[in-house]
Formats: sequence, structure tokens, C-alpha cells
Amino acid sequence: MLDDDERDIQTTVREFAREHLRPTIAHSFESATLPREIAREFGRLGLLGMHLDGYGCAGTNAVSYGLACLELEAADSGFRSFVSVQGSLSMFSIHRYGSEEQKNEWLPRLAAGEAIGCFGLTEPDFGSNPAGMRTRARRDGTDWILTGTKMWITNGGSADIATVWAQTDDGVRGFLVPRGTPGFETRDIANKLSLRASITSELILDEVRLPASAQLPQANSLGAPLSCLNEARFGIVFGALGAARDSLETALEYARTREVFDRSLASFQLTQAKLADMTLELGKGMLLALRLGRLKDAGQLRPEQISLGKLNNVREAIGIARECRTILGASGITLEYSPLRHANNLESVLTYEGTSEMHQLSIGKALTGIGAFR
Ligand code: TGC
Ligand code: FAD
Repeated sequence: MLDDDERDIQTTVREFAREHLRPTIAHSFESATLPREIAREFGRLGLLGMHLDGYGCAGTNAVSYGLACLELEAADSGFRSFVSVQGSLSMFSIHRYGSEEQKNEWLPRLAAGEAIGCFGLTEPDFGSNPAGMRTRARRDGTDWILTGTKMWITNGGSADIATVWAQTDDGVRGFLVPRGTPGFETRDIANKLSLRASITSELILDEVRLPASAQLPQANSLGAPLSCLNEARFGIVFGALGAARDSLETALEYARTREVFDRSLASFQLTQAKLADMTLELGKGMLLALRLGRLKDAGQLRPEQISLGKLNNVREAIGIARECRTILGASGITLEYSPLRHANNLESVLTYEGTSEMHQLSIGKALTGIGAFR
């Protein structure tokens, strides 16, 4: 169901992950680090903003982007998160809503991985409901003054440029805040049990003064940040299946070689039923992802369809990762095997980019015509 270009991209990312990401992921997860050099390696491979056109971006189709997300997340959700946030949130927000000057200044560097970007929408008290955000931007002459706190921001602590969404007298607007701007600080969040190979941070904005040129001129309402989420959510529809596939391959290999009750674990009907059911859900998820990818490439993908894909594929992926862990028995609880690491990561994936409940409500609204969010 893939063309030659799509297959080539998938193979290239899979090989890259095998050689450069998998060997050190257990260490990165345990030490809760993500080496900064990874950004340049992703940049050299053309993965950053790969589905965007111009400004040093690769300009691939949506399916290719999805397949790259899948192969990265088969190594670890932290890698896919980095690429999602850099390409689909930071770069997309500038590409879609920025001025020509902002695009020329930031996109080529972000595409090359020379600069790192983040996207600050969520706040401590407003995650599922960003409309309530308290971060405020007010005018002072032609300048803007930003005050507020953003929470749970991927890449926040390592970012050179933050896209920050703030309430103004005229509604929600977006601003580009470079690291080092007086009054702007970041604080990394420690002790995570999930997505450890990923930097997650708080952004603190205390009377941050920005020139008028820092505002994203085409972003005129809350619809702007929400449209960026569609891009990242689409990548997750594919990405989550990578974590599921890797878990299933690991469990299958283990079941073949592990002897219980004097026979191969794979020879028991209960084990085979688990493997069959998981293969079924993985295949169904893949068909769904590909169908949504083809719709996106045809310009016909609607937000509620992305909700359907994210809801199903993350829910099934976390179920598969947990089931695979059972096949591994006690061996499944250390970092030597991937399923529990994937399951733990997928706890974040289930929550970020819209919780499962938010996606159920989006689908419910599309079906009934009645919004039940508030
Ligand atoms: P609502 O009145 O429904 O919408 C406000 C305006 O936005 C438009 N809109 C969308 N446009 C494009 N795509 C979408 N998905 C859109 N959803 C809504 C809508 O048409 C409207 O436009 P207009 O012109 O009429 O003004 O807004 P609401 O306040 O009722 O909220 C709806 C809701 C709950 C669905 C929304 O707030 C939501 O999606 N909440 C979840 C928040 C979320 O997902 N946050 C993610 C933060 S980023 C992140 O998690 C990164 S994780 C790292 C990684 O990706 O790896
Ligand atoms: P809440 O909104 O407080 O929800 C708590 C629970 O209540 C959930 O189960 C939710 O589904 C449920 N709930 C809420 N409203 C309703 C309702 N109306 N009906 C029924 N149930 C409801 N955000 C960014 O902006 N940028 C990032 O880069 C980013 N990266 C992240 C990285 C990680 C590792 C994590 C964990 C989060 C990240 N987030 C990011 C934040 C993420 O988007 C939010 O956590 C998410 O939107 C949920 O918000 P919340 O945590 O405040 O939960």
C-alpha cells in the first residue's frame, strides 16, 4: 500500500533508529536525558518539519511523515515527541502563521536541528481547556508584555525559540519568544515515570517585553493553536503503532525462546490467542492510519477523523504494550526489554495532544452536533 518513496523513507528511518537510537535508549530513559546532538542528526536526515514546503524543509507527503513517526516511536516515544514538537508544533506554527521575516529567520535553522523549538499552550490549571488560559499579552506602545506560566512543555528547557499562546484584549494570539529574553525562564520537570527520554518543562514569563514583530501575524484566535495540534496528533496516529509493533516483536521473540512447563511459551494456545489479537489490532490500526494519511494528502482530513485515529491507535497501542509485558513475565519489568518502557511512555501519549476523553467528546460532537465539553 506504499509507494517507493514512502517505503524508502520508512526503511531509512528504521535503519537510523536501529544504528543510532536503539543502542542507547535504555540509558537515556534511565538517566532521563535526551542528547542535544540528536536534533542535528534528525535535521541531517530531513526529519524536522519534513512535511512542510520550502525554508529547508523536505516537503514529503503526510504518509511519509507518519511512517517516520512510526519508526521513531518504535525506538522510543521520546524521539517521536521531539520530532512532533519541533516539526508539527513549533515549525508548523511559524510556517502557517508567521511573517516572511519570522519564517526566514527560524525555519531553516529549525529544519537543520541547529535550533530547537517548543510550543507552549498548556498551563498548570488549563490543559484540556486551553480557552481558559491565564497567560496574558498586553500592549505597551508597539511592544507586547507577556506574563504567565506554561506547563508540561516538551523541549521547553532546551528550546532556542518558544511559540507561546496568550490571551489579549482581542482573543488568543501567538508569540515567538527567544531563549535569553529578559523575564523568560524555563524549569525542567523531574521524576517523570513516563517519557523519560524527553525534556518536559515549565515556561515562566514575567513581564517579558517583545517587539511587535514577535507576534505571529496570521494567528487570530484559539483556532490557530488548535490547528497546529491536528498536525502533531496526525503523527501520533502512526507513531503509537511503532511502540505497539516493537512491543509485539519483542514478545513474539521472547515467547519463541522461553520454555515454560517443558515447552516453548509460544506453543500454548493462550499465548497464541494474545499474539493473534494484538496482531489484529495492530493491523487494523495501521489500515486506519494509512487511510487517514491518504485523506490528509488529498486535503480532506477533518479534525474529528484525527481524533478517531488518535483515540483508537493510542488506546490499542497501550493495551498491546501492557499485554506484551505479561508474556515477558518478570523479565518484562526491567529496561532490558521494551514493552513496559513503551507502555509507560504511552501513558503520556494517551494524555497529551488531547486526552482520550477530549477525543471521545470531539467525535461525540461530530456525531450529535452537540458540544459536551462544558
Ligand atoms: P471550540 O469553540 O470548539 O474551538 C475554538 C475555535 O477553534 C476551532 N477548532 C479547531 N480548528 C482546527 N483544528 C481543530 N482540531 C480545532 N478544534 C477547534 C473551532 O472551529 C473554533 O474556531 P472559530 O473560528 O469558530 O473560533 O473550542 P473549545 O474551547 O470548546 O475547545 C475545544 C477542545 C476541547 C476540543 C479543545 O480545547 C482541545 O482540543 N482541547 C485539548 C487541548 C490539547 O490537546 N492540548 C495539547 C497541547 S500540545 C501538546 O500536548 C503537545 S504534546 C507533545 C507531542 O505532540 O509530542
Ligand atoms: P486536565 O485537563 O486537568 O484533565 C484531567 C482529567 O480530566 C483527564 O482525564 C481529562 O480527560 C478529564 N477531563 C477534562 N475535561 C473533561 C471534560 N470536559 N469531560 C470529561 N473529562 C474531562 N502541552 C503543551 O502545550 N505543549 C507541549 O509540548 C506539551 N508536552 C507535554 C508532554 C508531556 C510528557 C505531557 C504529559 C503533557 C504535555 N503537554 C503539553 C500537556 C498536555 O497537552 C496536557 O497534559 C493535556 O492536554 C491534558 O491536560 P491536563 O494534564 O491539564 O489534564
